[in-house]
Amino acid sequence: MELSDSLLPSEIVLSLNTEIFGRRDIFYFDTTDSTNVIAEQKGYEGMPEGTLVIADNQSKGRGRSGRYWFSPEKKGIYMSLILRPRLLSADIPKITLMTAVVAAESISKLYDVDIRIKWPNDILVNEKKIAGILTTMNRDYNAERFIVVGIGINVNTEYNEFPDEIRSIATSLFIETDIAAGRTALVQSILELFEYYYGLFQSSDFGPIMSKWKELSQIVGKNVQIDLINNSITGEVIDIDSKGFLLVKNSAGKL
Ligand code: BTX
Repeated sequence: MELSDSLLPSEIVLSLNTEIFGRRDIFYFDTTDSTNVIAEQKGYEGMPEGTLVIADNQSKGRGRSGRYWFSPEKKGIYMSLILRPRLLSADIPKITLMTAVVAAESISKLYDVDIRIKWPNDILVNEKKIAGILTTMNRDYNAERFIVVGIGINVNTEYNEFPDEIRSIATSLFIETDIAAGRTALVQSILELFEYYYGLFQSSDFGPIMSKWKELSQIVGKNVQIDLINNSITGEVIDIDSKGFLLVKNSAGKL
């Protein structure tokens, strides 16, 4: 069947193999400011886990710490999910690591690209950013905790379309493969893998997901520089701890 060039809910649910994610309400916008902002509103109103907010265009796509996410019309995937996890607060940051695994695997399942995760949530191809994840923790009108996880993926953006300041650090599936990719299939793949890993995370432990993350990040043993607000730390990455923190040893041997 010929799909439209929009991310229509009726097409996303066709042959979607999930029970929760994408199986609750799907709020589709041809354009909105930010799917995370909408999902935070919907979560506040009490919408259940699995609710999906998706847009073909974002006028104020958000990155972390007040940064922006360039979201050109019909060129990328801009989606946010509402979660109501049965997890300790200390485990919530791992949702971002898990989502990075989901996004990376969804892409590599469908496209022949060498995908890497850069701690904690950058998804890179050839050292350039192809996707990003933004997770926020919130309380609804009933004071119940909920999480919004936003995923942005550059799918068909062309090199010249990226704004000057990110052209050298950003890439898209189209740039990497020369193939104009179908966004709906990628959204379905994300929802299916999300449901699989989220179920695994909540029913057993984070171990298998952490192993996947390490495999995709190839960061252990690498020398890194971590820029903090007032200073930076350089050293060798020893491991990722059970909370999802990066363990770095500096030249003085201090962890
Ligand atoms: P981040 O803070 O890691 O990355 C933002 C930074 O990345 C920007 O400051 C800019 O330098 C660069 N950048 C901006 N847009 C792009 C792009 N399209 N591709 C590559 N690099 C870029 C990452 O934040 C989190 C992004 C989450 C985006 C999703 S989209 C759906 C949901 N809704 C929403 O508003 N945000 C999330």
